Amino acid sequence: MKCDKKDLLLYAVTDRSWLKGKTLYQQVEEALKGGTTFVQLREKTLDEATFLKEAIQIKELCKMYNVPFVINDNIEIALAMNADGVHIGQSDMALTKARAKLGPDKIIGVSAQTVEQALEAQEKGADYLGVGAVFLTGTKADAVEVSHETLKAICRAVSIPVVAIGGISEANVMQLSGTGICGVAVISAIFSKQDITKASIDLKEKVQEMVECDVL
Ligand code: TZP
Ligand code: MG
Repeated sequence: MKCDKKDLLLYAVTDRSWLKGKTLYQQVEEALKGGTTFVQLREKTLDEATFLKEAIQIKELCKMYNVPFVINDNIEIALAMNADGVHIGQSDMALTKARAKLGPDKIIGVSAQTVEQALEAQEKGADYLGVGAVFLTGTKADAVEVSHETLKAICRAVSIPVVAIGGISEANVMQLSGTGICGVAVISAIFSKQDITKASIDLKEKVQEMVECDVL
């Protein structure tokens, strides 16, 4: 399953630190019920066997909703459980290597913070870019800040779809209109909330509004 621009409208990135008694599976299901269009499993702490088991379950869940499912960083896990693709950072396994391992049909998303990185990722076969952090975020300690000017320049420079990430919420997402992004990737804006379904519905509505504003 390759991704389409519209699949990137509301991109949910998982984070075990917000579970608060729920399972990750339950959280992702709530997000999907709220219309989440893309899911990335981002695991920083699990052992391989548990990671693999969980990834398989969540992939099946996403499949029921016809939503693309990618794994952060771990190409071996993505291959082992036939994920729809991977998302890699600038310092993770090189894109060329990832593409060689995964083949042409899998989705590869790449994090980019500059126009140069964005162009290089496009050239080497990335399917979409994640650009951020576009706002202050408490979720990723080493997040690099990307100005809205740079975000706009990246969107203008590449033809592949771009999602913004980092500190995005229902309250600030409209500030991204006019940048050219086709969606937003979020962790805390949905997964820190008690009602993840409602948070997803409300944020998606705003993102839709922001994207439509952009094409006018
Ligand atoms: N990459 C750049 S910022 C970020 C990642 C993974 C964290 C996004 O989390 P939040 O809670 O949506 O700010
Ligand atoms: Mg990474």
